[in-house]
Amino acid sequence: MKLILLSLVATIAAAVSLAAVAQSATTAQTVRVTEVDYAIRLSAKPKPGVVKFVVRNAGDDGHDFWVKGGGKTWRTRVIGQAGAATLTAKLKNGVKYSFWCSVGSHRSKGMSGSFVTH
Ligand SMILES: [Cu+2]
Repeated sequence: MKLILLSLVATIAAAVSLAAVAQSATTAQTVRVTEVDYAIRLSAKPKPGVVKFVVRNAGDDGHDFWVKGGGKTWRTRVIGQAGAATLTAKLKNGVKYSFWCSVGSHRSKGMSGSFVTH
């Protein structure tokens, strides 16, 4: 009887942890990033947690997308005209993140910005 009870507890614990995994997968925020010559627009302000940046190059030049903050840096490849790339980052709470394009002098031409998560 004790053995049955223990296996029941183990089964419930496994189900709960599976539910937690499913929950975190569905709570990822998608932020659309539009890059033009020479600006970067975000569709929403990124929140703490898993954020999927869907980056689209709507300009004529090649562009990449970098995000840095909380001791981490993420980047895409250089995306060609009309191309797209995705970047998944786990953002902390209450941290200032910077984003920019590293191609040529695009950053100083205006392809940069920042946000604070909360
Ligand atoms: Cu660029």
